[in-house]
Amino acid sequence: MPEEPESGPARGAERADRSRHAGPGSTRRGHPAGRPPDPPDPASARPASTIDRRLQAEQNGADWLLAALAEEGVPVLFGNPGSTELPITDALGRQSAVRYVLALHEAPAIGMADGWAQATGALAAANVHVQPGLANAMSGILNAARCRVPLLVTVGQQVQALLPEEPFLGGELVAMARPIAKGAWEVTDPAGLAEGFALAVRTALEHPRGPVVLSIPLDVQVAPAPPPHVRVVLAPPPPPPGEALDAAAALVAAARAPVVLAGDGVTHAGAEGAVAALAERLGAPIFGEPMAATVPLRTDHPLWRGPLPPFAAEINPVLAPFDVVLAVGMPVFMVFGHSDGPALPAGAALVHLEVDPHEVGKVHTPAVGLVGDIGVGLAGLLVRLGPPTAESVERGVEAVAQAAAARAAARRRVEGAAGGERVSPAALATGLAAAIGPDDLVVDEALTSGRGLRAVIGARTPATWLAHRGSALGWGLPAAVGAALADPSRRVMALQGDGSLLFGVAALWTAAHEGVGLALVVADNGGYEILRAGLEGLTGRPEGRWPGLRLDGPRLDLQAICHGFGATTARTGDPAALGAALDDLWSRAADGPAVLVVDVEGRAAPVGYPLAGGATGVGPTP
Ligand SMILES: Cc1ncc(C[n+]2csc(CCOP(=O)(O)OP(=O)(O)O)c2C)c(N)n1
Ligand SMILES: [Mg+2]
Repeated sequence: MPEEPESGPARGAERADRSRHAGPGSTRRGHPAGRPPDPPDPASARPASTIDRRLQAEQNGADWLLAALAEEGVPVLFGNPGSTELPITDALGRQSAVRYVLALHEAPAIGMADGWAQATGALAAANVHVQPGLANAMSGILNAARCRVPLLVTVGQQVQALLPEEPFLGGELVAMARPIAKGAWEVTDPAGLAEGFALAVRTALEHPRGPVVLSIPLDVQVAPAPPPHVRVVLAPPPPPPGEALDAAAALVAAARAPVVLAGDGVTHAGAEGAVAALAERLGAPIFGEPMAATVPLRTDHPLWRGPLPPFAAEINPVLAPFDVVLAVGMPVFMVFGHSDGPALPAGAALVHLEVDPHEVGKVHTPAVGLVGDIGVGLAGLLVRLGPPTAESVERGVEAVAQAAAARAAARRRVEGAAGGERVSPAALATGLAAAIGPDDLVVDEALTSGRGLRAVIGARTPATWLAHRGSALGWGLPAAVGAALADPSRRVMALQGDGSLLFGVAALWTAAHEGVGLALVVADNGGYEILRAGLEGLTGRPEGRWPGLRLDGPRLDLQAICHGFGATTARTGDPAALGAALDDLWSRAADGPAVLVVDVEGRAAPVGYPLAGGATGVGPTP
């Protein structure tokens, strides 16, 4: 942050700015009608200190921050406060354009902001407490970075003059955030607040988007505010170079068997229609990227084949029939873990269209790399390809038939496994599929129990499907709360495992406090089944003396836990009762957070492979 001399702020202008955002046109959403108004500030009997007097100034840095957030169209600040953010808490009470939503831990605060941002496509903001708060927030920031979610995370910092003394609260923040956030800065001078905020917002919102961290020391929070923030103007990504588009179009046009791979970047670019049009023009099937955050287009598109599997050894045979692979808006590939051999078949030529230059050539060298705006790139390819050929039309007919057959087979596999006395993951998937409507938003962090749902659920769109991509558990329920807050008119269902739930369960309290209607299904299989399945993949053995995988002794009372956070709850383990229990869940969810715990039984298929050259140990077998 460049240090600039303090410029004398024009106070009158700032006051006018604040009232502009605090008027009846403010964008408050999802606020329960019956909540009592906040109590008035208690008058302090103490003589005013320097900081107190500054707090009473017409507008300080904290006031400015909130007005700037409002100017950027951010109506909600998620967070958990501490003493290094008290001027922000104080300022929140002086305005109404930005509503504070309290989270009981910073990871769910970031998860809620993430869900808000993914549901709206807009910037979301969270404020956390100095080093401890940022440390807790980092898992959420990691998830947001993986999903390219535009978040502004502000962090309070100690009065700078005190920092050399290494006080109880205060310390290095930027270095903590930098390796994971898209950007991180500290405002070291009050005059730099405006510049730092604009830089942070621009960095978060320009593609590829991502979370940024802005540390604001107490002395900057209470200093006189800079001139009002003017909404940042974003630069669109550059178009991919014309020569590269020429080369890519020539390669794709000459392909015998092209395939389109579409990732989250397609959604971020709003290019669902363009990617579908390109696949239709080529007569090519469309696969999604492994472990995507959403789906790249409506999943009832006749060319949609579903997501690629998460290991290179499994991707390779799927792509083997194709000679040209056109990957759009995704890394090629972000795999789950190690497996032998490359994901891309040796004979396949890769054309990679991606907004982030870092991704192009990172793993697989493309025959043609197209770095730039996804929508512009797709349009450029379509124009160059011209109308369909007899060959591409014939290919398309075949690709549609194959996609229909593959989807039907996947559906049959899940439905065929859904019988039995107990609720299997497959039975849960078919029950959920019947209960979830086409416009309901599903937020999936159910790991093994959520897997089959993709095969049996009706059409999903990017607006109705969010899945865990970030790797840090504790995202799902908070993200669902954030999405439900952003649009209280839609039904939202979060799917959690018993294990993953507990990383973010405190978000239920926020949902109850804010009066957010939300349905939560918890697949309770008594432990970390995916890790058992991973050990089976690693060792070849389905069982072992493996500690740390079972959540029993005592078995967790998930109903009691959720009830304690303010949700209504029910439980079932009976497949015949599942449909009625889900109906009941939706009706309870109209009034606040509602939970259905489902006892799920059944093992997941092995995940992963033995490590190359690694022994798997000679310990006792069960
Ligand atoms: C923050 C964090 N800690 C630990 C893990 C490792 N981890 C991955 S899956 C998992 C267990 C998930 O259990 P559950 O949600 O019950 O799903 P199940 O595997 O039983 O389907 C754990 C602990 C993680 N991904 N993130
Ligand atoms: Mg579990």
